[in-house]
Amino acid sequence: MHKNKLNNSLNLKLDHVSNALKKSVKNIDSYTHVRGESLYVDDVIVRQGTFHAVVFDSPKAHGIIKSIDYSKAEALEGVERIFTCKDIPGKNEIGGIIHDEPLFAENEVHFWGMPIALIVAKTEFIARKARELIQIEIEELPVITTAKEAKVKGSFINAPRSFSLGDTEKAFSSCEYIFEGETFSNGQEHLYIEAQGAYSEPLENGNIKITSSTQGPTSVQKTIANVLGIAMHKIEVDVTRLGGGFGGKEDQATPWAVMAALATYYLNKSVKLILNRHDDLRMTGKRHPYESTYKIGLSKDLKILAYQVEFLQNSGAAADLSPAIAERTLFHATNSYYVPNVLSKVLSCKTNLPPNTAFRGFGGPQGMFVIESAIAKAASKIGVSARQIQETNLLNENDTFSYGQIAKKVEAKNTWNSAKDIFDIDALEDEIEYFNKNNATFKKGLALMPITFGISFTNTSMNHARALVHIYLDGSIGISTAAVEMGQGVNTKIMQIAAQVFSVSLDKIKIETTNTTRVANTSPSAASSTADLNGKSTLMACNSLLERLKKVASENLNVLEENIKLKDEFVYINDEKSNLSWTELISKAMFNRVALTENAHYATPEIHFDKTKEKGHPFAYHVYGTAIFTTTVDCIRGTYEFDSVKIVHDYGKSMSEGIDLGQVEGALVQGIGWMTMEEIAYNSNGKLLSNALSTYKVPDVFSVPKSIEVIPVETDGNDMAILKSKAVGEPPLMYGIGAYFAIQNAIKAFNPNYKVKFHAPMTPEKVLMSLYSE
Ligand code: LUZ
Ligand code: MOS
Repeated sequence: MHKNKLNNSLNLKLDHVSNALKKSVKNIDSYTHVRGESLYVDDVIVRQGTFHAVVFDSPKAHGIIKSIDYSKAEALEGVERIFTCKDIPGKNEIGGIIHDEPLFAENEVHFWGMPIALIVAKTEFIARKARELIQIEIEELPVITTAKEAKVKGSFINAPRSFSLGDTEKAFSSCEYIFEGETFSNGQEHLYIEAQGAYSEPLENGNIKITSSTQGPTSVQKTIANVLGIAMHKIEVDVTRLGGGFGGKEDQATPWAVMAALATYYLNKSVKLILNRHDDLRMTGKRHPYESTYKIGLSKDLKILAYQVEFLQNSGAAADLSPAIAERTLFHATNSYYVPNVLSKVLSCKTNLPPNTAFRGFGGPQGMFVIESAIAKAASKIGVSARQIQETNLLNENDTFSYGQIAKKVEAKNTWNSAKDIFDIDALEDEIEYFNKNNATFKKGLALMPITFGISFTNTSMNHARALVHIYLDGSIGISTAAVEMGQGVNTKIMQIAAQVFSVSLDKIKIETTNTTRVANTSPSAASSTADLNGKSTLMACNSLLERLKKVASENLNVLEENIKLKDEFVYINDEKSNLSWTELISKAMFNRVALTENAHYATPEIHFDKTKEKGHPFAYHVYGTAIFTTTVDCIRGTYEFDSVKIVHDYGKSMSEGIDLGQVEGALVQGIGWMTMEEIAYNSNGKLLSNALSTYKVPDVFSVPKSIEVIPVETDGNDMAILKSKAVGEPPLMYGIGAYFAIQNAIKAFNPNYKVKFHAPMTPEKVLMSLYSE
């Protein structure tokens, strides 16, 4: 009964195989998600006697710790032990790129929410109560909260980076128009539904197993080994799935896992540490706020001849992934445009905020917002529409990016022109003009937003993955990879790949948890590359097994291997069904002692980058697209709605249309939230004010666009993408930037004196003030 229902709900029946494999396959997690049966860290059935932990964190953003009195907390009934930096047997260091971040503060605190100690108790309730009993004295030091202040004070994470193409100085001298300006884009809270957390269990011989809600199981393993001063093989990290990551668990899932492991190391007991929402919001970093200045030069016919930009990244109190994020800002500084002369520079500014971190787009969106602002400003000064400048400068085949990569298989103009045609841009503009003429208190605005996003970790050495595929003797299949399922549907895609190679139904395949003992030394699930990297290695492993199985079939049926095909769980000879079924074929292979396990390694070919020259070919390919936004602003209230977002998106040849559409819609709305309503606020003492969902507004069902249409662009696809199905996780977030400019255009229709400030997010408060600004 139960089994039948499951199969129906997942569309797994054999006669649906080809359909399921290609286009309309459902996320394999949908059934357990809807029934509340999916397992997250907090659902792990804990061992008897498990302890619960709570983090004691700094109540000041910067200062010297004068004294801490744990005695009352330690005396509380049910408190087992409190761990501090003094208890660390290895290194008190969790920084991935730069070693500048302690697990627990030593003498100084650098941000409000910085972990100082771990309270371990019989229950979480007791641990929280104990936390209130800790007394700390801090001698306060000056607090820096903005990137600009940090720059003035010379407070940086590392040396600046700079990309250059052509000769900007010379180019500016021949420009008809030159404009300069400043922009600000704020941070963004990840707001994964599942907060950060880990569960740690002692195994024999001092080995430890961690269940972690992490995008990067290997980072967790490596960091625990470092902090405990033990070998990596003693640590096993297991990930079932995440309730969202969005980059917030690429690096910042690690400290909680390390703390739980530290307690297990000493107590030889299992320990559970799950942050509540308040603790998570306060202690973790977010998308980086950026303050930027630019200078843009155009010719008389609106060609952008030169672009100079300086990005100030608010990195927070430690490096975390900031240097890599800063680098990606430079990679995307010119978005979808060809600019022959570029000089871009980024400074990672050290402030007293929680270390800011990866967030969907990874610095790309911050870079793209600046050039879109520069274009909007130039357009309004020259008296043309931004659309004209955008269109005039779109990338062409063989154009050079500022970092030296030559653009190939460019879909910038294709998506742009398709969007204009399919959605009849002229009619849309006429409608808006007519509406604005006939409405005094409501105004509509329109904006186009082209996107170009590079696919690969910008750090070339991270672009690899492995897959371990077992065919069990009953013909069922188990697959392990480095891919972490976080709602993006990667497990479904990997299943589809194996199902396609072997031509078996999806219910023959199981995707195992992500576990460091089965697939080791992995890159995090990030950079939109998880399905490409892990999918390609799965494809390789499955293809090797297929070759073996064909040989077995050929020997058994006495036909040439090349005439053999697997189809719908049978062996076919020259397209004719034989009597040999998939299951029998596997039995025969077993009987002939053929290996039914394969491990394959994939490393993205062709990519390279030379940091000494800041030139190379860092991306396997680019993803393109164009969005058209229309918005209606209520000019009495300052509120706005998005009437429609119309997108032509470059999926390549999507292997899972439903999943990919879900990624586009989700990223779009997340991008709109970043640009229009999500307002992170710290006070000048570095205290997070937007520290709850009552003070931090994220898009909800009422604020999503009234209509979202996404049309795939017609293209040949790209062989570097898994089954020609392009990476889809991050690129569509940047469509959200269009929301900002659509609102600006509506405000201009109401208030001709309005001068755009290029200060995001464009909250209703800011809209209201802009409507009536002089
Ligand atoms: N993470 C990372 C990323 O470590 N390197 C990257 O290039 C990247 N890009 C996007 C998102 N996460
Ligand atoms: Mo990343 S922003 O974890 O893909």
